[in-house]
Amino acid sequence: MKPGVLYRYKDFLPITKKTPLFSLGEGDTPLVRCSQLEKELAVGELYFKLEGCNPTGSFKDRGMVVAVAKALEEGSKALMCASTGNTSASAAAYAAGCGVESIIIIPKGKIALGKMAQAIVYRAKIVAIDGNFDQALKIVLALTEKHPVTLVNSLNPNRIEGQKTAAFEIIDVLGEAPDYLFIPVGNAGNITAYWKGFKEYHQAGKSKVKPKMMGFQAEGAAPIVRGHIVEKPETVASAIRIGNPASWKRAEAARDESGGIIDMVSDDEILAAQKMLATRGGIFGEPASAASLAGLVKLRRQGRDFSRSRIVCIVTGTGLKDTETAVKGAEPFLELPADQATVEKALGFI
Ligand code: AN7
Repeated sequence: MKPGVLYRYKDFLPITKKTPLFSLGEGDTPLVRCSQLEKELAVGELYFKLEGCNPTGSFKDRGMVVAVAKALEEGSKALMCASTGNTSASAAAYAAGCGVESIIIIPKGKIALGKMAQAIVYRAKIVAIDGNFDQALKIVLALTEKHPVTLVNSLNPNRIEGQKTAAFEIIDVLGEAPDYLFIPVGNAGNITAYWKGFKEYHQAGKSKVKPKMMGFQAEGAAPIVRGHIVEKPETVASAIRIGNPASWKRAEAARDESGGIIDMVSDDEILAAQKMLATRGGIFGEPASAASLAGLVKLRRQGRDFSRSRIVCIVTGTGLKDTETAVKGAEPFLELPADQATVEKALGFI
């Protein structure tokens, strides 16, 4: 079978005879079991889904390939999105790959450098605004309404359609849905998409159970947890620095229908989880994507028992996108002359 979400899950996607099928290699990401963290956190079975293995390094590619295929089908010549960095990287890549234009509106100075580099390399038309993601999205919604440009934020239903395939993959690999799905929440499109995917596969008889959806926002950007819009969202996890999520209501529905929760984790907890994931799992996720594990750690600390549970944590984006944050506050390392004896001694071999 050809690679990619469009080919693999055609029957579950809004594809017609006229939809162009193509792929940059998105989807089919690894589901990795981590025995060290399983023991440490006393979890029955603990898996990480490595969405950073997608072509632009985040889960956004799953939804983007469907959104762009449908845009091409409709004859669109340009895509537009607001972004905290990953959506814009993905939109820029798929636009370039399909020979259409991408226009991205981003919060100035609040995008991780790797994501900026992606938008630049793929030649997106970039507008950095003096404002946050929520303001950027408002502008994008108005402009895509007014001009012949396709909106590729997750308010475009084709984005959600593509992203739900990650839930399918989990069931295809495990043979059943997990008991719990831990996932970061920003604009709340992804938790919406996973829940849709789990429900559809359940309905199709591919699973007997549905997972509890466990969403985690960053403390400084936790509108759903607090129950009101956050005007000035702040968090080290720049990807989820969002104060007024577009899919707010649908995220609440996923939480309530599944019997899950939407909670928040502090920046310190996020960075500690990012380190934990790297040093015990060998997995380098970007800060936002560590909110899943941070949430699990928080619930374990509160005494919640997962010893007989099967848990999947979504690692939504690769750590290589945001190396600035990763190396900040890193422990010092040895810097020595190029001399064997000196190196040997410093390493404690002699
Ligand atoms: C790594 O790129 O909103 O709850 O504009 O990049 O579906 O928004 C990114 C979000 C989690 C949150 N992890 O997902 C954007 C953007 C990573 C992300 C989220 C994002 P949603």
